[in-house]
Amino acid sequence: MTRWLVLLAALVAGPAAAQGPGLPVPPPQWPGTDPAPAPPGLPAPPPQVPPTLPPGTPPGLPGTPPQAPSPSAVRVDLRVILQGAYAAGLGGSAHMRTDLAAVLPATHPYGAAPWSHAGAEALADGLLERHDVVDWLLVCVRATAAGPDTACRAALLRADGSLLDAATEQSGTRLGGVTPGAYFVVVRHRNHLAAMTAAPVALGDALPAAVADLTTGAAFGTNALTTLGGGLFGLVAADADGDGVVDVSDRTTVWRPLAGGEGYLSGDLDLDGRVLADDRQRLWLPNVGRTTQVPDASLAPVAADR
Ligand SMILES: [Ca+2]
Ligand SMILES: [Ca+2]
Repeated sequence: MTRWLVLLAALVAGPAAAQGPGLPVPPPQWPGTDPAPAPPGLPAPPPQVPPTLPPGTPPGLPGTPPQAPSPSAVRVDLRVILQGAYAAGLGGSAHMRTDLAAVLPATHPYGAAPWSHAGAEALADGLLERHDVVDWLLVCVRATAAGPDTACRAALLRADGSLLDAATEQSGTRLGGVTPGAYFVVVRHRNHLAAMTAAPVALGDALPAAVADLTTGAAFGTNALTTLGGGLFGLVAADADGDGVVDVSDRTTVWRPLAGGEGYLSGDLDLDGRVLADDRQRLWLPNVGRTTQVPDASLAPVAADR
């Protein structure tokens, strides 16, 4: 009787007990090659699917899975000179003065109309001590010349005309949510006329970033840039209100009320930190009548009282 009770208890306790202590438990055998079902109470494992490429991924990257958490992005670097900040003979590779570094805002200045850029780009701590920065730019890419912009990002213009990402301090900047491909590159500055590359530029997400060069005179449209001498071209200064045209309103509504002021001011057309008569005479006056050649460059409604 006792022997039967022991055997019955072993059967109730399962195979491990039946085999006695110290013996390994063989793994359960599942028929075929299907994965084992999840134990009771545990969620089933997710199905294994092959990686998929995002739409528009260029050839040459077969089998590359999406990069989480940024599934697609493009990098772009620039060669751009602002007419206002340009100065010859600065030495080294510098083309522009960096007087505004002393008063540069820690966050980009393009949040308000007409740019209405929603990004939160901000200076990395101590960045201005490590780089020669001229000013903030707003760099945009668009798939067609007529627009609209696919994405924009505020970044820093360096004295040599190249671009610097304010957060990573890498050359160029990275625009998220953009599938690698060919894009027109639009460069905007708060008191210069926007300009765009004459043709699309092939942009990817690798370093070094592709360069959009607007210093050679090649740009979209007619007379989009101004000559600086020495074979260099730059963005046209004196669109102080950023509406895409250099006209009397830039003088009367922006420069004049700010005249005599110091700091980071849109009426400071030569970017030396002061709003003076030479901003008006040397940069606004000769540029009156110039218009950006970027289609749909400005979203600013023209006020009736201008
Ligand atoms: Ca204007
Ligand atoms: Ca000035």
